[in-house]
Amino acid sequence: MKKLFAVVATIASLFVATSAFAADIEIKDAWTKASLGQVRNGAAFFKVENNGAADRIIGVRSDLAEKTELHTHIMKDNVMKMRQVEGGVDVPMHGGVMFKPGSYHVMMMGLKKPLEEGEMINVTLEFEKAGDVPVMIQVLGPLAKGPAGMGEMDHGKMAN
Ligand SMILES: [Cu+2]
Repeated sequence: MKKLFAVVATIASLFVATSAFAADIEIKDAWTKASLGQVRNGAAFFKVENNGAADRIIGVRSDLAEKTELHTHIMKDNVMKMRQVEGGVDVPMHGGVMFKPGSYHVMMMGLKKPLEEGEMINVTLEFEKAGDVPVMIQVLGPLAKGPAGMGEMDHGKMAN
């Protein structure tokens, strides 16, 4: 009997280790800034939550811009620079990843039209296991620091 339990447990853990479904991935608080002047690049931010097995974001696409890429920031010679992510972005099992200013972001280069405050835009994240996951992104004002009620804005409110 003990042996049978061990076998069942092994099969169960194999299943957990190898399966990932789009339903396990949740994208929250997606936002970007409205385009300012002649700037034709935009960066989008959001929170990725994973309720399943470990996965990896391997790409992103959209028809909003000539190029849409996964970017991150690195320090080089004491200067913050952004560059395309190599090898994808790991999303831990039952964990998450934050795309935020100064860190991971979705970079849209050569926007076909300016992003306007109040509109919703759409990109598709490509996960290694979960496949395509659509992301609806809220366009905030050109000077926004994030959607109301999240992250730093909460701390700001608490301090006042
Ligand atoms: Cu960038």
